[in-house]
Amino acid sequence: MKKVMQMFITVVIAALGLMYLTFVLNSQQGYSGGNTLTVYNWGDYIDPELITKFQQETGIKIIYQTFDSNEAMLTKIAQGGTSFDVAIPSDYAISKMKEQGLLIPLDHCKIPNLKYIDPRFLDLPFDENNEYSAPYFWGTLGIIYNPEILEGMEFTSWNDLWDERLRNEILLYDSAREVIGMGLNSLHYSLNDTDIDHLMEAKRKLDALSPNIKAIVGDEVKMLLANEEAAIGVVWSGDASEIIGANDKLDYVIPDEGTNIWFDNIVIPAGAKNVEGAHLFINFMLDPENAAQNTEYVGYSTPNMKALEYLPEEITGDVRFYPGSDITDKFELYENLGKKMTAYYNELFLEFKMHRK
Ligand code: N2P
Repeated sequence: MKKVMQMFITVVIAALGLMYLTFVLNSQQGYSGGNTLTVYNWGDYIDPELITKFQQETGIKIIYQTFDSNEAMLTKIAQGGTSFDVAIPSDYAISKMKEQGLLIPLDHCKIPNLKYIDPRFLDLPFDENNEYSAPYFWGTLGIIYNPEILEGMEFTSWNDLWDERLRNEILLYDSAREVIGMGLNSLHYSLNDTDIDHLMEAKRKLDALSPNIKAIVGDEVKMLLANEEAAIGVVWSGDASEIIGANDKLDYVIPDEGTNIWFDNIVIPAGAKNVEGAHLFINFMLDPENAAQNTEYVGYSTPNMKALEYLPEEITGDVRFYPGSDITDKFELYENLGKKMTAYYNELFLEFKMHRK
């Protein structure tokens, strides 16, 4: 009997040891679930102090990774090599992820701070009833320019970018939907056009813009414009607001033909190991004071009504970055174009980039 007892104790100790070892190894890789949270976000898109604050408040360690386009994010999540607990895609990418079964539904009872979100940003077509996503930031795409360097040139139309005086001046994002969309918009076509003739026409038009393009860039766009190393760029409104915050000579305009309105929302990707922690994180980011702090830091527009009360009028009263729905209703959301059409947009964009070289 004593022997059986000894054997039993040995087995229990070995099992506990094994469990502990698995736990330690997992947390070193960052996927233990219980005490870590793997967050996948755009670059420059959170106040790092909020990461520290969340870790202190919850005891959950954040493992943070970034992406620079929805397409890169989608590929990585679909491959499934790394499991993410939280990601922050844009509207059309959320619709794609839903379609591919890549999202876990949100438990709204665990996100009471959803009540602070302006209803204007809830229940949008890409995620009805916010079943899978909670609003993070929103904005537009427009033209930022330095009137001093460009000697009083004005920009009211996308077509103004083709002006010969802009040789080697324009910065563009390395992002297919934005660039092809701008070509389509300049021709008064929809940002979601799937007519091959229209798309070819937009591609030819973009090829003609090549001499005016200085570089195709990522987040460095902000530094280049703020430091006046470049005079003009096509940027997201939040980047524009940050650049203007650093150099108020610059201005941001939305061309008359219209533009894209986008919404970046927080989701929990399928395969998440810490769904509980993901809900805590979402609720934390939706807390009005945290959302206000994040807004001041990243410069993007918050959908959090209560957070607006903590922000200076200088920010919230600026219609370039907080246009009312009377204005934004005219703008277009990117739609999920399906696999084949998305591949076609990407191919056109790649050919456009090759053409420049
Ligand atoms: C932040 C990028 C924001 C993405 N660097 C706009 N959808």
